[in-house]
Amino acid sequence: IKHPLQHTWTLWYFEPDKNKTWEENQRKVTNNSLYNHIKAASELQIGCDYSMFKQGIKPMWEDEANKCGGRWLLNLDRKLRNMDLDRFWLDTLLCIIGEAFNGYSDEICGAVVNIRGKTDKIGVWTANAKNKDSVLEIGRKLRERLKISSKVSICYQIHKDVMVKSGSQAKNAYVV
Ligand code: M7G
Repeated sequence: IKHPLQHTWTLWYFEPDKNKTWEENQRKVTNNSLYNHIKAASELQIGCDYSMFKQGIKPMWEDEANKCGGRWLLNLDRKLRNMDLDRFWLDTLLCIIGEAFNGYSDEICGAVVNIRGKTDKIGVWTANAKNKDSVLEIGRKLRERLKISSKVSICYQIHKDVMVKSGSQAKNAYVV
C-alpha cells in the first residue's frame, strides 16, 4: 500500500542525564516503546522533551537539514500545562504530519516540546531562516491552526542565534 503521508516521521524523547551528553540523551522512540504507554507531554518530568522530525533529520541544530534554519516558538506558562499544552502539541503534530502549510511543508523539519520549570515551549523547526515568505506563511498558518489568541504574538528565532545566546533569550527574527 502506498504510504498515505508524504513523509515518515520519527518521535524522539529527551530525558536529562548528567552523565551523558545532550545528544546521547536524545532517544528515538522505537516500535518497542510503543508497547509501553507514551505519556502525554503534560505528564513528562521537568527537563524532558519530545521531538517529532522527518525521518533522517536529528532533532538538533547541527543536523544538515537544520543548520541554516530556525523555529517558530510558542512559550506556554506552566499554569497552562494542564489545560492547553497537550492540545497545542497535538495540533502542532497534526499540522506538520498532515502537511498543513500549503506549499511550504518542504520547509518543515520537525517540532519540539520542552517541559520546563516556568515556561514550557513548543517549537516548529524550519529549514531555512532566510526564506522569509515561507517562514512567515508557516507562522501565520500555525497561529490559525492552533487558534492562538490575537493578543499573543509568536516569534521566530534563528538556531545560530539561539546557540550563542541561551535558551529563549535569542532575538526574534520574525514575528506574526
Ligand atoms: P533547550 O533544551 O533547547 O532549552 O536548551 P532550555 O534552555 O529551556 O532547557 C538547553 C541546552 O541544551 C542548550 O543550552 C544546549 O546546551 C543543549 N541543546 C539544546 N538543543 C536544541 C541543542 C542542539 O540542537 N544541539 C546541541 N548540541 N545542544 C543543544
